[in-house]
This record gives sequence, structure tokens and C-alpha cells, in this order.
Amino acid sequence: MEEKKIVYTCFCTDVIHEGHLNILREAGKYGSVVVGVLDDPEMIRYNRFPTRTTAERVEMVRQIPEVSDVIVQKTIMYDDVVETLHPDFIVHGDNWDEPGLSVIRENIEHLLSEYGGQLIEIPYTYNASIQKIDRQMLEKLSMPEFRRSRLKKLLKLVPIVKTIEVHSGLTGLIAEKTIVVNGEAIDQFDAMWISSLCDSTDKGKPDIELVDMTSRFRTINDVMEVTTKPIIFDGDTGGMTEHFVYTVRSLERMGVSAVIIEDKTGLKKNSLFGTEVEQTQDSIENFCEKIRAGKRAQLSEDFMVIARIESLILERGMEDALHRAFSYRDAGADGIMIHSRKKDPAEILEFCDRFRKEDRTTPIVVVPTSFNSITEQELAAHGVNIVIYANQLMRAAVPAMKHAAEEILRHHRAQEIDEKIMPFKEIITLIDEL
Ligand code: SPV
Ligand code: MG
Repeated sequence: MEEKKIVYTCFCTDVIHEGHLNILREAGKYGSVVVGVLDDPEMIRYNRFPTRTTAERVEMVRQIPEVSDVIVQKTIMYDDVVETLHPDFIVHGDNWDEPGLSVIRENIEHLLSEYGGQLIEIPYTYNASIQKIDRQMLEKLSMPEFRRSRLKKLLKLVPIVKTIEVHSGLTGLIAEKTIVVNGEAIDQFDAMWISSLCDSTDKGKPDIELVDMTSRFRTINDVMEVTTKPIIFDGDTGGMTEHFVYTVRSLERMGVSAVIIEDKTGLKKNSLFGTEVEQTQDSIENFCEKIRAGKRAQLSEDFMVIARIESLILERGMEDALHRAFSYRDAGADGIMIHSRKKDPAEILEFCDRFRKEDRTTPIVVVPTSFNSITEQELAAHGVNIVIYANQLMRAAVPAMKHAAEEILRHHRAQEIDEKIMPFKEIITLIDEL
């Protein structure tokens, strides 16, 4: 008897809906159906953050009668699957125009062509009921409980959490939706940073803890209304300990995942000024008490208080930075941010290596604004867990806006600048309609 042909399809979904069942029914006509469940880390890079774990999704697919076997697909590209399974057919929806899908199609076609396998494209179903399920998934991702816990999950799943600064709904949408295809890899940001510098600058104010918490919370709310990714909040010095505890409660309730507070006191100025301006570092005792109070105040398990060390910025030396790091950790800090304004990443790497020698688990956060030649991969190799691109969106926007304003003044009309600026039709593609 002729052996049954193998038909393979990969699912990157948390819910099985009629579109998937349709794919499986069609696939079943060609042979015995093996479904790949895309592994969590790859789901995160390529698609939406999974609301169910890989194991749960495997179980979900196993329950479907049309499915004869389930495997975990480790990478978005099909090389490993094809090598081990050698399917006669690969079935895929015909929604190839979605971001990133065209490279996957090329990958599948190339692999199949090597041994005469066949790609079967099935019309992609996206009706009202599927649309509703899709929206419910997005809604779940944006809810405070789920969003808040996502940072800790990410820390377990990805080599380094890539975080980009946002200061408005629009920049939030850019962080949420920007996807690039880099060779065979698809990439996107994991989390968002509400920077005190950019939040203040957007309001035309200096970064000296002048913009009050109510206003900062409004920025968080603007971002949260249109996004799902987790938020790390720049809490400046945290203010007075008696105030910080209330900030922790509010952030937690809103669904923020972490607050980073820096060990400075008095009139805080931005760290990128370093010793050019007068800045005072807090005592270890005071700052530890602030961390302890914040940790006592939080109610959920997943909220993180991360302690930021300014010793290198204020040129107090490596030993002081390390001593503070261990003290803050012992006071209960869930992570350590180490900052530097040197172009050379050497002092950051030395800190990370020495910290990691004694502590293999406490997350390390860095902000490579000055030491920007270092890659995420190199940082991760030195034990860094979260990288924050703290101000690049703002710095990209300002010169572009300034140039447009100058051009209009120069030419007494807007025609000359028109081809350099994005048509609004394109901008509004970022905005979701309900
Ligand atoms: C911010 O983005 O506001 C920061 C990081 O605190 S830095 O500007 O580098 O101090
Ligand atoms: Mg700041």
C-alpha cells in the first residue's frame, strides 16, 4: 500500500477558529496532517505575544481530530522542519502581504523546490467572527494584569528585552507595530520606555522632575490606550519615599511592568550632563529604604522595582557602583540599571562582568545612548537582560520637523517639502479603527 503523504502546516495562534479548521480540512485532503506550533520566543519576535505557552498551544492543537501529529517549530523559517519531516506538502494561508510573510514564502518555496515538495495556498478566511476573536486577543494583551506580567515572562523567554522610548500614542504605535525583515530574521521591539527626558521634552520642559506624576501618568495612559507591549517607567529619583509608595501602587494598577528609580537626590538633572552640572547621589541607606518601601507597597507578584546606579555618571568609580548594586539588590531591587555616558562601552561591560560573577540572575538594564557601537548580542553575552533605546525616536523627529518648518518659511509655500514628508494617508494606516 502506498504510504500516506505528509502535509505540514504551522500555527502561530493562541485560539483555534474556523479559519484554522478550514486550513486543516483542506490539508487533510492531501494526506496526514502534521501541525507545527511556533515556539514562544519565535512567536514573540514574529507575531503577537502568546497568551498561552508553547506547551498549552501544543495541547490545544493535539485536541483537533484532523491533526495526526503536533511538533514544535523552533524558528519562523522552515529549514529545520523540512529537514526532519520532509513533508510532501506545506499548507499556508494566502495572506502573504502581511508584514514579514513574503520572506517566509520564499523560504518555503526554496526548500520544497529542492526535492519536489509542493506549497498549497489556501484562501485566508477573515470574517466577522474571526475578526472578533482577533480583537479579543488584542484586548487581553492590553489589559493591566496581562501587560504587567509580560516583562517578567519576556525576561525568561528572550536573550535580551529590546525596549524603545515612547512619549505619546503615536510613538507607542510605532513601537507596537514596527517590524523589520533582516535577512531571514523578523524583528520587533519587546517593550516600551517612558523616558523622563523625552516625556518632559515633548511638553517643552526640562528633565528635572518638573513634569508632575499626574501628567506622566497621562502619557502612560495615552500609550496604553493604543498598544499592548509592556511598559518600563522612568521614575526619576522616585521622589520622597513617602510619595514613591503611592507611585508604585498607581503604576502597578495601571499595568506598568517596572519602574526604574535612580540614586540621586535634590534637584535631579539628566544623566547625559554627567558632572557638567551639579548633581547629588543619594546615600546607600536612604536609597535602600526607598527600594524597600516600594517593594512593601506593591501588591502583585510581577511588578518590578529596578534600581539605577549613577556612580559611573558621577565619576564615583567602579567599586562604588558595584557596592551599591549589591546593596540595592539586597534591599529587594528586582533589577539593576547601570548607566554611563562614555562612548566606549568598556566600563559598562566591566560592571556587568563583575556583577555577574557574583549574581547570575538579577536582571541588568543598560541604556546605550553614548556607548552606541555595542550590539544587543554583545550586551547579552555580558549578562545584560534589558536594553533601552531611550531617546532615538524623539531625536529623529525633531530635526525632521524643524527642517519642514524651515523649508515652508524659506519658500513661502509647502510644495518643496511635500515629497520629503509622509502623506497622511500613510500615517493613518498606523491607527486602528474600532
Ligand atoms: C531618560 O530617558 O529620561 C533617562 C535615560 O533617564 S538618560 O537620559 O540617559 O539619563
Ligand atoms: Mg530620565
